[in-house]
Amino acid sequence: MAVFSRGFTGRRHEQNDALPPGQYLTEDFPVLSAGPTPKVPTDTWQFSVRNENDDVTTWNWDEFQALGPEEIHTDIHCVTRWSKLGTSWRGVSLDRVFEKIDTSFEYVMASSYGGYTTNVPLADLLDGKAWIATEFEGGPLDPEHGGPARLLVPHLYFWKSAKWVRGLQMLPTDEPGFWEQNGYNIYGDPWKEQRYW
Ligand SMILES: Nc1nc2c(c(=O)[nH]1)N[C@H]1C(S)=C(S)[C@@H](COP(=O)(O)O)O[C@H]1N2
Ligand SMILES: [Mo]
Repeated sequence: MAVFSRGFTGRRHEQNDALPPGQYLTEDFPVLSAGPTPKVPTDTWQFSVRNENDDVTTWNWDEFQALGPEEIHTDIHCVTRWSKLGTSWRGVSLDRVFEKIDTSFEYVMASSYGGYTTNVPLADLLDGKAWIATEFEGGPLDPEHGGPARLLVPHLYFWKSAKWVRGLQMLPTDEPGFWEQNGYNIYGDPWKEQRYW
């Protein structure tokens, strides 16, 4: 009896530690898109970063893959309260991208094929915290989940992980993107429940 209840509460405790406040666990992968899924073939896909001098650094698919994708194991948390633990992705670290970018601006607006935008401080994209993901659970990223490539910023609520990402614009100050202009928090830390404002 004591052994069973200790094991059970121990496991529950472990799960709760991984779950930010107000979130529940889900095993499936809900699709949340503000518009239709754009068709973006990899042979025309491009990814660009624009800095304060309007210098634009652009990669095509093969050039981008040459930056060296890595395996990612992470939990994800949606502001609509679902979380998935231990998801597997493959993608290029934003550290590899920003090795090529000359900027002193500290804020970023990410934009997507289809027009979605979201803002993130540059520091939240660096030091192994963010990727451009192209695979999920061992296969190419499904179009409805942002394929061929999405931003993955798993330490912030999942609306920051722009699907069908096409570029980053460096900004001198933080500016709200699509959901941030529509009531979502400017930053979105799930551990502080920064959902809305
Ligand atoms: N381009 C684009 N990216 C987006 C969205 C969107 O509508 N368009 N929705 C965001 C929101 S609110 C969430 S919760 C996640 C959902 O990702 P999923 O559909 O893969 O679960 O994508 C984010 N990225
Ligand atoms: Mo969301």
